[in-house]
Amino acid sequence: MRPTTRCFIPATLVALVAIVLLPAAVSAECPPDGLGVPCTANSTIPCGIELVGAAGGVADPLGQFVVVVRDVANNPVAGADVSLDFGSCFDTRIATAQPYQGITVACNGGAAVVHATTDANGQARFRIAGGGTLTAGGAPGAGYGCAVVRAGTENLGAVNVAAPDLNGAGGLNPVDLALFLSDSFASASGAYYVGRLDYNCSHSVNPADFAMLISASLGGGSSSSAAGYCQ
Ligand SMILES: [Ca+2]
Repeated sequence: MRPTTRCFIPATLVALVAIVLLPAAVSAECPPDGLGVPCTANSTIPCGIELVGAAGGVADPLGQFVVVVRDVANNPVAGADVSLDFGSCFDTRIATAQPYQGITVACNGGAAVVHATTDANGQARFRIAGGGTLTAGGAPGAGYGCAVVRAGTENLGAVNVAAPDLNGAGGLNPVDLALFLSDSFASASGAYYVGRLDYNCSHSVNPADFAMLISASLGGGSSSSAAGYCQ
């Protein structure tokens, strides 16, 4: 009798064969129906955004950012509804009246969603009017990346939400600078982080953010806070 032998195929070889036999790769982040449909893997969103005030009815240019929507073939998707869902951003608030062109807001009982539409280049431009709810430093806050960006129903990812106008009142002024200091001192233990102070989206709060806040204040583009908020 010949001894029974078994053939062991290394798992790595099995994996390689499986990969070779699979059909042409379809990104898990691109809808399979393809052309003209927003694809997360090929679209771009900012790391973080800043909610801004206005001056003379003009939204502060410091708050400007662009979302670019592309499809599976990397073509720009025109006419796509780009939205930012602020439902988890409980320490900031969105203005009910948005001064920047093409921006609309649905308050949804405080869980605001802001919309804009992509142009022929697949670009949706935003300056979102809003501010913080801070009255004293050290208050609980949303973490890193509290807002969700979507193109239609496609989730493009999360963005951090910072608010130079930390109390959402009186415009961006020395009161907000003082609030930043007391709020950031609360992070001395290293265990405290709030996205509202992280203007450069570095996932930390440090003097670089304070320098940006001073610059924004001196710039004067957010000298007025919104007249009303969604929450
Ligand atoms: Ca203020």
